[in-house]
Amino acid sequence: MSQYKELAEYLVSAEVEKREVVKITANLKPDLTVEEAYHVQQELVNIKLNEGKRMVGPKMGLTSHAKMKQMNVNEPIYGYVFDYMLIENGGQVPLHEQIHPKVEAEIAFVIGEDIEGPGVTGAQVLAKTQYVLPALEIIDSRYENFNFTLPDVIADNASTSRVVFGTSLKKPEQFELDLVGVTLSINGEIKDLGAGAAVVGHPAHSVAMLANMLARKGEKVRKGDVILTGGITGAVMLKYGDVVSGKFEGLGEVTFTVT
Ligand code: 0L1
Ligand code: MG
Repeated sequence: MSQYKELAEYLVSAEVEKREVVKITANLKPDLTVEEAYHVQQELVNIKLNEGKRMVGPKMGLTSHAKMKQMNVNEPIYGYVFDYMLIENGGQVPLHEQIHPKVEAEIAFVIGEDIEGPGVTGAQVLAKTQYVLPALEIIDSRYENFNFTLPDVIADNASTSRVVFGTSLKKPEQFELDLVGVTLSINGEIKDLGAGAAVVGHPAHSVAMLANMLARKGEKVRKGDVILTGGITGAVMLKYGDVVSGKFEGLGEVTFTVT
C-alpha cells in the first residue's frame, strides 16, 4: 500500500472512531509537503467514494485573511463535502458523532456550468452560478486540539465534518454577495458576525480561486457542484444543547441543535 493511502486510512479511522490523533507531521511524515498532502486527501476521497459515499462538491477553507496569516499562506485550501455529512436545516448534530466540533457561517454556490481554469474570474463564476444559498459548516479536525500544519489540514480534508444548507435558493444576481451581512448566534447570543467580503474579498472570487487551483491538476469545477466558499464568521466551538443560528441578509436563516 502507498504511504499516501496509509496516511489517508489513519485519518479516516480517526473520523470513523471519533477520536483525535497526532498530526501526521509530528511523527509519521514530518516532511509532508502541500503537494503530497493533496495526494493523501485524494486517497481519502477515493476511500469514501469506494464506500459508496457521494460527493456533493468541493469546499474552500482558510479563506479569511486572518486565517491565511495565521497559517502563513497566501492562498486558501480545498477539501470535499460528501452526502453523509449533510444535516437538514433545523436538524440535529449528535455530539457523539464528533470529536471537538466548531461551526462557521458560509455562502454556498450551486454551479450551473463547468468552470475550467486557469484564469477564471469572479465575474465568470457568477455567470455560471445557478443559485446561492446560506450554510453552516461544522468543522472537526481529526488532530489533537485542532493543532496542525498546512499539509496536515489539507490531508485531513480541510477539517470537513458536517454541513447544514439553507432551504431557499436565490439567484446570485439579486445580491452583492460581498456586502451580505451575516450573524452567527448560539442560544440566542451573537457569537460572531461578518460580511461576504470576509471570503477573499468576495465569495465568487473564492470559487474562481478553486477553479484555478483545480486546473493545476487538470480538474475543474463541475456543473451540479454545491460549493462552500469559506467562513464569513470565525469558527465557534460547539457543546451539547447548543441551538445554533446563522442569519444571512436576504438569503435566509440556517439552524441546528447539538444533541
Ligand atoms: O473550512 C475551513 O475553513 C476549515 C479549514 C481548516 C482550518 C481549520 O480547521 O480551522
Ligand atoms: Mg469552512
